[in-house]
Amino acid sequence: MTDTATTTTSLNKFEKFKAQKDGLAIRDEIEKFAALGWEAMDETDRDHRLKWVGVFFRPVTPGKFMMRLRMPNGILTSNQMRVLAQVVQRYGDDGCADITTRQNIQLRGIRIEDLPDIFNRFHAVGLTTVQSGMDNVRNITGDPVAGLDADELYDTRELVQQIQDMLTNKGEGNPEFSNLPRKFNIAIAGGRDNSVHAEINDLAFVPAFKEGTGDRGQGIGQEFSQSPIFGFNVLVGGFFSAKRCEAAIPLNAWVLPEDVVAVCRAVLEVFRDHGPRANRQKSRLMWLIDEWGVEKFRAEVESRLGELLLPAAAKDEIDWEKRDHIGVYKQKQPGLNYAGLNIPVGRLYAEDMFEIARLAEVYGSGEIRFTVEQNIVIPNISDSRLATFLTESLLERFSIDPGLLTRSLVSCTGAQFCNFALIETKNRALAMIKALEEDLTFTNPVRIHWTGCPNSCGQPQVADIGLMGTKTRKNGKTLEGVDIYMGGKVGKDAHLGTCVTKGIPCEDLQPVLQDLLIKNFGAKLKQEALLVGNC
Ligand code: SRM
Ligand code: SF4
Repeated sequence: MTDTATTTTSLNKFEKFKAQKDGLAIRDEIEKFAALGWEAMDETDRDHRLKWVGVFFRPVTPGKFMMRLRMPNGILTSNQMRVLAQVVQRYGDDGCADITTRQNIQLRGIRIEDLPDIFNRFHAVGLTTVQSGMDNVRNITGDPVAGLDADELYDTRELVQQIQDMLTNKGEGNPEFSNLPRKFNIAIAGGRDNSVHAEINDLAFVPAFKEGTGDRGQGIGQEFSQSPIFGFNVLVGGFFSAKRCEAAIPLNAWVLPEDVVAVCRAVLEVFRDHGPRANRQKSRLMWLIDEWGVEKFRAEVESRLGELLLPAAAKDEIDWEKRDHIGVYKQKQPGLNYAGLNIPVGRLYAEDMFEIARLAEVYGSGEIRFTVEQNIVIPNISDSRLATFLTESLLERFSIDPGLLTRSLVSCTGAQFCNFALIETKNRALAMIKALEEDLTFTNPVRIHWTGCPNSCGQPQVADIGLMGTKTRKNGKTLEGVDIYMGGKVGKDAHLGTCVTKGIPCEDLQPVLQDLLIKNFGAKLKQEALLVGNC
């Protein structure tokens, strides 16, 4: 158990209920809950422990649960997509799905009596929801064009799957890692553009070549003869929370791809056994690193590994601007293409999901991928089928060439389903972007991220313009408002944006954003652009 969690008096209420009954124990009680109904359930089981199997009680829509899947590297098959579509379809207007900011999917409208059947269906097609919420490792992100991109440095798919298998016992649940002090995020970048936002993860691996001096193959602590050798520099401690946001810092470690799983295990064991558990606002990995210093943390990871870590490579290979993958691109496989479709704010309905599955099967190889921008990629479309693919009516709504604000819009769940939300986000974000695109012309995409509260699930700190929900006062009334963040840089030299303006009422936001877009991002009023064009 942890240094700080040895006395029950210092335990917060979450630690207490975890000590009473492990969250994973809920796996064996699903049939019972289905028969009992949500109203009769023990509240801690319903509101908290169910999250260990990815089932989230929604106080905003009681009785209609959310289910969070795990999608290693954001990849699923058309068959799996159809199963997800069938699940939400049965709930009519209550059923829909959201692509998340971790390359993942969440289903809405779920009734507890259907859980046994849903889990059976998931099991049959290799889908799992296990350990996707609460004090577990979230969906592990990898490069969305892994294995497709001619310029990639490392195909992240297999590694991400191996880490998930280790953490979740191949999707069945693993009590070794089901009681962390807090949530934990892992990402692996495989390309040069940092498509996973490595810097905002508790543990991230970024491509880096190392010049070696000794023999290869004698373990993590050995130097190598060949040079340069591919591996990853390791970053630790990145996180967002309501009280504090930090970019990840270097662990001063470089690891071979084959050692990544062992390093993940070692870092998680250190966090599990020593991470602070008294105050949930101070329980993420960075708080332990603060307490110990990064050298002590690194030494403890080495001790768990049973080997020394090599120092970090002098530089990593993230030297591109971040790509959004919207559009059609040649793959490294001759004659094949991938198409990135913009899914406005990540929202999908059953008929969309069936249609995406069909397109992936008819034109591609049946594979579908998600990006952290809440969009999809359909890979393996042959040159000969591309023209017909582009005439498909779904592409009118899920465009490969959307407006320059629409294409980069990201939004968290917000007040429609999330009880933490201070504002409605997704619908408001769509309406705002439509209005701005009607009035302005742009030369470049501007990345606008909405998040409904300071928890920052919509990552406003990585955006060009980040909008964080708040309550604000105007004319003696409390209104929905936003704090505005700017300066988030992604890809090469990524760094976090900061709050520049507080408490703008949402009803007054459009002219404020218009002004920011004109002054900072080269947008022009359409009227003005026409006049210039006429000169
Ligand atoms: Fe999040 C809690 C939604 C990505 C930071 N997040 C929640 C809950 C579970 C709260 C709740 O029970 O209602 C939200 C569920 C709402 C719902 O019904 O959908 C929620 N988070 C989301 C998603 C769906 C936002 C989205 O629309 O894409 C994302 C799901 C990712 C996934 O597939 O697992 C999501 N959340 C994030 C991210 C972004 C990321 O990982 O890159 C962050 C910031 C990064 C980080 O965690 O360091 C994030 N979520 C939080 C926090 C603040 C954590 C903290 O340390 O304080 C909470 C609150 C908490 O954990 O206590 C939270
Ligand atoms: Fe909910 Fe807040 Fe996360 Fe948005 S940022 S999903 S409102 S917890």
